[in-house]
Amino acid sequence: MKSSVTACPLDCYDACGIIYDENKLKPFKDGHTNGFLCPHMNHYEKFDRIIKPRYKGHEITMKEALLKLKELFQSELKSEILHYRGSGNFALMQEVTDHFFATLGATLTNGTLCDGAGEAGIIEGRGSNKNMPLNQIEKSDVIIFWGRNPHTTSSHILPLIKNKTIIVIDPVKTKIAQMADLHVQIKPHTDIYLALLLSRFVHINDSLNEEFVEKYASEFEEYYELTQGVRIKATLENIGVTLGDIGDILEHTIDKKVAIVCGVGIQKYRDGADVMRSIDAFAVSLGLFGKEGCGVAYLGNSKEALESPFVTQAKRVSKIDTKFDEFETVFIQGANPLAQMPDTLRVQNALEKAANVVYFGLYENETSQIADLIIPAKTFLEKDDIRTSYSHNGLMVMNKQYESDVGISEYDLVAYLCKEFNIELKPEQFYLEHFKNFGIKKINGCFEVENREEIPYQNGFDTSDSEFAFLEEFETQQSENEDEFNLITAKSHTSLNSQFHRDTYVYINSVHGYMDEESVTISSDNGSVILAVKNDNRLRADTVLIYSGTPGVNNLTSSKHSYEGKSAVFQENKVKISKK
Ligand SMILES: Nc1nc2c(c(=O)[nH]1)N[C@H]1C(S)=C(S)[C@@H](COP(=O)(O)OP(=O)(O)OC[C@H]3O[C@@H](n4cnc5c(=O)[nH]c(N)nc54)[C@H](O)[C@@H]3O)O[C@H]1N2
Ligand SMILES: Nc1nc2c(c(=O)[nH]1)N[C@H]1C(S)=C(S)[C@@H](COP(=O)(O)OP(=O)(O)OC[C@H]3O[C@@H](n4cnc5c(=O)[nH]c(N)nc54)[C@H](O)[C@@H]3O)O[C@H]1N2
Ligand code: SF4
Ligand SMILES: [Mo]
Repeated sequence: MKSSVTACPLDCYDACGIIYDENKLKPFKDGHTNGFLCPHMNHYEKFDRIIKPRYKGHEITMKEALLKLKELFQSELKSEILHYRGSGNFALMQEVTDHFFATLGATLTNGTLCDGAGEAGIIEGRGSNKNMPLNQIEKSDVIIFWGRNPHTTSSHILPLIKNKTIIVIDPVKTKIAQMADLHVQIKPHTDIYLALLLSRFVHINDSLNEEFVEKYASEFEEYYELTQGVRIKATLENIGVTLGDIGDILEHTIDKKVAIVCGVGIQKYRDGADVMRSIDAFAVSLGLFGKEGCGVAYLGNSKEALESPFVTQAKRVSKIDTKFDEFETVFIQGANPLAQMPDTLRVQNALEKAANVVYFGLYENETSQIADLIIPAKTFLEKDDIRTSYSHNGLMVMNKQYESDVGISEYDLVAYLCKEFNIELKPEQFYLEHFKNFGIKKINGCFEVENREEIPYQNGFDTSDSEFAFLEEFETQQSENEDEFNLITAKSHTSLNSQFHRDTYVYINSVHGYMDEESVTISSDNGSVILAVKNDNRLRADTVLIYSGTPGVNNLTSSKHSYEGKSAVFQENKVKISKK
């Protein structure tokens, strides 16, 4: 019998369970999904998708499209084929394409547009990235949301945090900031100073968790010296934090069960790894690791404790400043690089020079517009898959709900190509079972990934000596020009990056005297974009906000890499605003 159970495929912390019932998407009642879905899934089947394959603007059949694909791959030097895969669908079978391209001898990508800088900081300090899962956050007394916007990006945490003390550190007065016991409206890209000062004041106040630090962080004294390099008064004034805020944070957190819940906001900078590591160090000074209801949550590694059944060893180039023009054929899957990669103008120039651009996706967007060959994908309701999450330990089986004539699944596309190119591929069911075998069934009937620690770091860190490795130096910020704004490119409530309803505004504090709907030019060293204004006093006067997915936002961003972690840095550039 067909199972009505599946899960949301989107790149989102929550990885909700879904029941497909009477042609409707309904949420799982139990577990982390808690009986509700978000706007993306509530309206999923209303979004127009690509129905027919196209070549050079003409509709063709799927058979012709596959033949064309085969011809392209036959005619190219294999190293001149690039496979660029994004995170439009987060499920595990998406990677079956890597298997084909890697075996063929094509080039794949490495690096990330997302969370890599923060993850690098975590690994440097702790020796691994083991995440504090949702059900541990539920057991805390105090939550610090540090550069995370839960109402928009991870709403299933909200039912778990009722009656807890909430502290928010965010340059924007987000919904969670409005509800919080304390909101520190910090200047963007200055979190490292706050984190250093917090560790310093924990020590000054004699509140250091001596027992923990002695055992697992014996270099704290050296770190304390580093924190003394921060001038207190001048720094606090500059970053928009008061001594009172620091006192309040400490009062709320010392000797409490504290979860520090971080998002990508803090690390969209070149030194993002150091920012994350300094926040971890504050948690270390309070002794927050290895205890129930305590810890630091970030984007965990969704593939932790899983092994890939696919061939993935390949020549790889960076996903951040990819030189598309060095390839003859670029195969783009589950991604919209022309909107979501940094430095759009560069991406556009480079993609235009590639002889053949193939787009394999669900929706029309900037990238489908310039592609030579367009292959529609199947939605998650039309194919079998399985997924994990970067915020909880669930393993969600995604059963196919119905047959459809539209599109082709990743597995079927690869099965065709593997056959044509004599590459070994196991049956689809083999791979699905492979992934499923990493799960164990819990009493409530849900699957969880086996061998993930519920409370990580109970016996110290995963560094060579089990001790936390503190930051030894940090970069001081450059001086800035008065007429420049910090740019924040946070996630929008109505889109999932560039999927669904994309925003089209620049948000700015009303002190600057712009009119709502007035067109302005926003420019950076990198490029410019014209957008309509929305006055928004949730923002600091020195900061503007353009949501991720807004057409043109990445004209402003540069394709520099983070110092550590091979990550894009979407908020490094300052911007100017002028009347159009
Ligand atoms: N609705 C929706 N949900 C999504 C997504 C989406 O596009 N839409 N995208 C998904 C993806 S791909 C990801 S990676 C996650 C990310 O989810 P989040 O981690 O929540 O990411 P952001 O919204 O980018 O940033 C979070 C917060 O960081 C703040 N921030 C920005 N700069 C700074 C700073 O310098 N310091 C501090 N302290 N805060 C700062 C922003 O104001 C914002 O409120 O969300 C996922 N979920
Ligand atoms: N300025 C700025 N830029 C950013 C960010 C930011 O915060 N600010 N965020 C960055 C982050 S965190 C991320 S993760 C990236 C995301 O960037 P991308 O990975 O490019 O993600 P999307 O924009 O969601 O585009 C995904 C595409 O996947 C396709 N798709 C969906 N489902 C399927 C499927 O089942 N199969 C196939 N084959 N295709 C499918 C859809 O057609 C969709 O257009 O963007 C990054 N870009
Ligand atoms: S909250 Fe996240 S996982 Fe849940 S339905 Fe929405 S996008 Fe999907
Ligand atoms: Mo992301």
